[in-house]
Amino acid sequence: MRNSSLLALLGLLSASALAAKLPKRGLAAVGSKDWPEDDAIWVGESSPISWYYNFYWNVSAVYASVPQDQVEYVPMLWGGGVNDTDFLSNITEMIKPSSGAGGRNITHVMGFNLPDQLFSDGGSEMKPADAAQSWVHNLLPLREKFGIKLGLPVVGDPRGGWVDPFLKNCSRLNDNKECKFDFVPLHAFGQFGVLQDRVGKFSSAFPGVPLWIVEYGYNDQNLATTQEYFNQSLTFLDDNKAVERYSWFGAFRSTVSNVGPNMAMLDPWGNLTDIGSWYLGGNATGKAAMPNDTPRTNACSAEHPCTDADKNAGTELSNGRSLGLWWSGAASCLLLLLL
Ligand SMILES: *[C@@H]1O[C@H](CO)[C@@H](O)[C@H](O)[C@H]1NC(C)=O
Ligand SMILES: *[C@@H]1O[C@H](CO)[C@@H](O)[C@H](O)[C@H]1NC(C)=O
Ligand SMILES: *[C@@H]1O[C@H](CO)[C@@H](O)[C@H](O)[C@H]1NC(C)=O
Ligand SMILES: *[C@@H]1O[C@H](CO)[C@@H](O)[C@H](O)[C@H]1NC(C)=O
Ligand SMILES: *[C@@H]1O[C@H](CO)[C@@H](O)[C@H](O)[C@H]1NC(C)=O
Ligand SMILES: *[C@@H]1O[C@H](CO)[C@@H](O)[C@H](O)[C@H]1NC(C)=O
Ligand SMILES: *[C@@H]1O[C@H](CO)[C@@H](O)[C@H](O)[C@H]1NC(C)=O
Ligand SMILES: CC(=O)N[C@H]1CO[C@H](CO)[C@@H](O)[C@@H]1O
Repeated sequence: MRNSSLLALLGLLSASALAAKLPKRGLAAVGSKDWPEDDAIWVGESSPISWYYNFYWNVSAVYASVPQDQVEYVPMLWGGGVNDTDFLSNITEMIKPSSGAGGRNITHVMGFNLPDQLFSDGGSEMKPADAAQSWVHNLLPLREKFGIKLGLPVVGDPRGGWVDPFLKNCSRLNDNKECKFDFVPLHAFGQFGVLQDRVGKFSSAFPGVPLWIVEYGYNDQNLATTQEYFNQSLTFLDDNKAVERYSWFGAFRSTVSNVGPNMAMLDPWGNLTDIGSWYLGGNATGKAAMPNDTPRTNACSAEHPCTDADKNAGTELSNGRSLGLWWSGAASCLLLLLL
């Protein structure tokens, strides 16, 4: 009797453990202007998604009521801030509202998205010296005052031409003290070997510092290849001790994807694809990203709604700058080919 109730209890515990959040698994929330209903899919109660970022300093409106301890919001200083402290003020206000209302318990913040790349390529185009100044104005105080963990700027090359001068400039502006960071976000687009290679390179460059793979996937492949990569990469990232978090790219419909339709987690009508459902801990839905591998140009119609790729709602930030999703991937791949 005692044994069977214990077993029942264990059964309940493991069932709730299965439905629990996966601490590594997150969301690169590009958001959908055209189909805002899509955004609710990712943070439902049974979703294992435990954190998200949106390339921006403020929560996505659609997730504003989601408590921080349910799905952690990670603000990002995408770029700029060289001569101001707006980001610092905004995050401080978010944590400790001047109204005295309950704040949001921000514990991680990411700095600069691809500062080593041009605006036209989707980067935030910052000189290491400028980025260092912005870091000291806006990010360092968050670490010192609130103990917030800071992510190194997202760059193509772990050390190379950008990070080292950035860190040197930064420490010079910080009374010659080292500018500390707590995790290293990176992108990885291309075949499985690219992911392994980038995780390997970044772990060697920053030993012991947790890695976050904040945009990744095998872009522009057929469905079978994409699904095989998806499974292989999840196993790899879940098992890899250097990897603290990851977010598959991406949370959008196949018809507006800039990385090929098959990486999309939603089909042309907003239903979860197999990959989308697997990422949320569900079973295959049998819904191909692009049914019958229909070429995307033929897939746009009243029955297969899609928007012009250039007008992809997800790639527009509220400040009007393009994220250059495709380019961030292409540039990383290109960089790897060149290295
Ligand atoms: C941040 O976003 C929330 C949710 O959309 C909004 O209510 C709030 O006004 C925004 N904060 C600022 C300072 O714009
Ligand atoms: C910051 O201010 C300096 C001095 O006024 C100016 O030269 C520089 O262009 C400014 N930098 C940015 C990125 O606005
Ligand atoms: C800070 O918040 C204001 C709105 O209150 C917004 O206009 C501005 O873009 C934000 N800037 C940064 C860098 O967070
Ligand atoms: C904020 O969140 C962190 C991490 O979950 C937790 O350790 C800490 O106690 C929280 N702080 C507050 C004030 O809730
Ligand atoms: C600071 O950054 C600039 C580029 O923005 C670079 O030319 C310079 O060498 C850096 N300084 C150090 C000490 O690395
Ligand atoms: C991927 O994993 C799912 C289970 O999560 C499985 O059903 C599917 O067959 C796998 N596909 C490939 C190509 O490995
Ligand atoms: C997945 O399918 C299995 C076998 O049909 C079923 O037992 C399980 O409940 C399903 N899981 C979800 C999350 O729907
Ligand atoms: C099976 C399934 O979920 N199908 C849905 C796909 O999306 C369309 C449009 O929202 C729905 O009408 C279907 O029910």
